[in-house]
Amino acid sequence: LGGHNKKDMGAHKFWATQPVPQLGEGPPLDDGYIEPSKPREEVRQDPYPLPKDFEWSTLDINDPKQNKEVYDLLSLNYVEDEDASFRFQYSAEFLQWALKPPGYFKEWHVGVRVSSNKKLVAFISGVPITLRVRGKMFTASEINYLCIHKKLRSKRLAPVLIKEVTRQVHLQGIFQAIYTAGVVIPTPISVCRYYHRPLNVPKLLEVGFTYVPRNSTAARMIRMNKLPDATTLKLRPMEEKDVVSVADLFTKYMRRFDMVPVMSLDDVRHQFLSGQGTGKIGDGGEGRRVGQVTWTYVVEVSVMHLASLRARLSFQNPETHKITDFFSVYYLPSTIIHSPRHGTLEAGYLYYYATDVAFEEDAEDDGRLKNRLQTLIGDALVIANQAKLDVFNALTLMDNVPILKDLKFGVGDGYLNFYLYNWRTAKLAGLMDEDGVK
Ligand code: NHW
Repeated sequence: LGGHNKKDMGAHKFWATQPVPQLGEGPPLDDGYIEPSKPREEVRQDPYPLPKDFEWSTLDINDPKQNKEVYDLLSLNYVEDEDASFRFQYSAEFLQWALKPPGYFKEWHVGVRVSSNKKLVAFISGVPITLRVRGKMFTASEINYLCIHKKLRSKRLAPVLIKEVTRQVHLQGIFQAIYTAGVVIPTPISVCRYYHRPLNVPKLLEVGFTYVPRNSTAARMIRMNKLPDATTLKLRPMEEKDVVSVADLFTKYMRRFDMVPVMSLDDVRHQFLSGQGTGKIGDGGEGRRVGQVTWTYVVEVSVMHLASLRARLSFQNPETHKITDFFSVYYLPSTIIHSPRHGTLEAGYLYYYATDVAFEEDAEDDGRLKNRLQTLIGDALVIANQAKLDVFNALTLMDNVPILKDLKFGVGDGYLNFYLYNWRTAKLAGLMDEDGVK
């Protein structure tokens, strides 16, 4: 048996007991649950036991003090890159936004405290989400922010947190979940790679995020990555009046993909509008608003102008504006763990986007869709640059792969694995091949 990787030898003591496809299992005959749902009274009623000296604690994220406790735990103990140079630094506002979508359950914000001094030392969360996976739609929980204090690692506490959040989700009558992780556990349904578009080259070099390649120079890299001052498309920040149009465009565009969140109008308002912070852009210094976690920009076409004929012909109130494209970016800085000069890496992440060019006949085949997306996401880079972000990140999902190279994204060393709990489906193909390029 020499040469076999221990991890592959059935070493997943916890995951082997869970309703997830096991490693090496073949593709399922049909999509569906692994274990059936249970009536509420059959769900375990009491919390799982914790090691002595620890106690469960539901976090009230509306309480600024508890919000800050989660922020503090994550900012010192959450995900780091391979060499422990950078650590995600989700802001308190980001956590407010991410943990309180419409219909959230406070019971799904699960903490562990030290009994004696009540210090928060571990956390896991879920939020409700409606998913469509291939042809089937179901309600699930999206699990995220699993974090255990560095001093309590490798004590098998993670399985206890996972079981407890599972119990809380079951108590709400929900039996599926979606989650992502850098680590490989049983069993990814898809894997994506991170790509990075440098914005502030001197700082990225200084903090060791990127290096000057052998055949280049810092000056050349700066020149290569320079962005225009103005966007190509006529963009404006999304407003309340756009919610219906954006929702409609989003829903139609997402039909292109095999696994997507299904969003109500409230979800769209929350995901794309509620994270814009307060005040005018610039108030937070650095071209950002106070507490800003997302940017959503829309391209609006006046219907009068575009199809004045149609508008004039329909005698009732014609639609006066139509959203043809939108993109959304979220702001997630990372702590730079060892740098004498810079404390944080300011990063934007490409979130959802859509364009109605996708619905035009042959738009994909003749390259019109790619061109439009390249312009749209190219403009997202301009706006990220105006907001003084250092780097713009994207994954190899949705329609990203064909545009990343031309927009000067470089491949990163991080992977993101996608998982479903208690749901079987074949691997989601088409995101990437082994090199991360379609
Ligand atoms: S991924 C980010 C996870 N967090 C971090 O990486 C932060 C830094 N690391 C830590 O805090 C996004 C600890 O290392 C953690 C593990 C807490 C990660 N997912 O306690 P032990 C998410 O938040 C398994 C799932 O000794 P530890 C998604 C591991 O394979 N499982 O480890 C979260 C092993 O099991 P095995 C993970 O280092 C999704 C066991 O934990 C995992 O002290 C959660 C070892 O436990 C991960 N990221 O703590 C699942 N990392 O079977 C949700 C390790 O292999 C499932 N493990 O022996 C759905 C639930 C809801 C269902 C509803 C119907």
